Amino acid sequence: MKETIRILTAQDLSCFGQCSLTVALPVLSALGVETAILPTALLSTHTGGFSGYFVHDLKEDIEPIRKHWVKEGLSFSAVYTGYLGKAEEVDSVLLIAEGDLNKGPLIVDPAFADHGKLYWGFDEAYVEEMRKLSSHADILLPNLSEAYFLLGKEYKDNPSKGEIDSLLDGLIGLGAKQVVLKGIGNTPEETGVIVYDGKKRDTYSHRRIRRDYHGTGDIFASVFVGAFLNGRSAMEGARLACDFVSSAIENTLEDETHGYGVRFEPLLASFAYKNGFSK
Ligand code: PXL
Repeated sequence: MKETIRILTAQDLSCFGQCSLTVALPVLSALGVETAILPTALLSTHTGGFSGYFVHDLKEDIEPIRKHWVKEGLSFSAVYTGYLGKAEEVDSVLLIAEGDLNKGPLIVDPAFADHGKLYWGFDEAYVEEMRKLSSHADILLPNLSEAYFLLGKEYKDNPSKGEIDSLLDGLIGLGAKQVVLKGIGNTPEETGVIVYDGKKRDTYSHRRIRRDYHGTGDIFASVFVGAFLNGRSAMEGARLACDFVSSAIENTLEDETHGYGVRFEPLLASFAYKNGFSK
């Protein structure tokens, strides 16, 4: 019998918009990973491309949930964090990730910026707390913007190889044990990821699709976490995550009305089967 892989993911619940928990749950389930959730905020939609969102912070609920889980003797094979919502949530999430509830790695997707800009509602205090969370990460999954913010450096769209090396070393210097840096393009036609553990640096490049959609970082992180927890290497997880996100974007391009997220759902079952995650 294959051992149960049961993880906890802490991120917001955006009711509409294909991001955070509403993509993490289907992706992780399809990859055979039982997933408990810690919703950190409730939003009517995500904060990209909509306006006037309803936002309800769930910070006060985290501690009673943690206490009950401890009383029940529950445990997880990993904790995976994404968009949290409030700087004040980081300590509560760390208490779970670093305590007896978590028997495995802490995987952190900073999920707070893109294209050199913070997402709506975030400020330097949030970045500072994400820096703290990132310093505890066994695996950190920043995009280029988040890497710059975490290191307090000015954002550059197309950094040189030397600048990328210094970002990677900077993130390891923060305390992350391994970094998967996303959105690194060598040419206008190519993009990719670098996996770095302070010694070994691996790159995976693929065709760049010139269209941005929300939630693709969350899908990347969820595929990565699912693959990694199934025993795949970080590089293999990153490659699978890139390929799945690319095909989900391609599957969305034909529908001009679908701008808020990507249509990953029809591709998920065959992706999981072809790559040996489901029977
Ligand atoms: O996909 C990242 C994300 C998650 N959750 C919320 C967001 C965003 C990005 O904008 O607004 C609520």
